[in-house]
Amino acid sequence: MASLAIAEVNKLDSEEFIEIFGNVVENCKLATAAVWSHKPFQDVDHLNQTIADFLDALPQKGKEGVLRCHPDLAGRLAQAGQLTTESTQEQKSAGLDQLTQDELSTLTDLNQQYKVKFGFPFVICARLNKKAAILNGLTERLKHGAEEETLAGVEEVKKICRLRIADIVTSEAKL
Ligand code: 2AL
Repeated sequence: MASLAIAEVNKLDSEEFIEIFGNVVENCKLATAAVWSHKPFQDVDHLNQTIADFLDALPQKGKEGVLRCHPDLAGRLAQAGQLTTESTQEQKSAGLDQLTQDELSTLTDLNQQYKVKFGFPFVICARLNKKAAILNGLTERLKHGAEEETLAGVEEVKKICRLRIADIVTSEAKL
């Protein structure tokens, strides 16, 4: 539920900011802590762009690290009920909590192949995809090279982040 206006965001001290925005990039409080010093944000787009710039500026290994902070889709943590609140809702919205046994074993197998090939998990914005698109996307992206796939994963992290921020910050109509 979006409840904070950007003017209120700009008044938060760093601890409050990290408390509220600490998981907009999954399990990566560092991204949140780093962008706080860019206040004041003109609007929600400016906040989103600042996080995107932070992610883009990371070296290859840093980008891979951000991807590694993401849980597998319908993976071990999901099955143990140990995802973050945000991930739980996202994976549910894509129907990943309703997979048939066949779909689950296909996804588990593809996730594993992906991790073996690239050394980080397959990341996709679950709120913008249903299970069929996720399975197709994973099959296609397995064909990519590592650098291309790191960039594709980071673009998905930005989409996840934008939607998580939209749940927190009210976007004011531009006149
Ligand atoms: C996730 C997740 O937890 N939420 C989301 O949108 N994507 N994980 C992933 N590996 O793509």
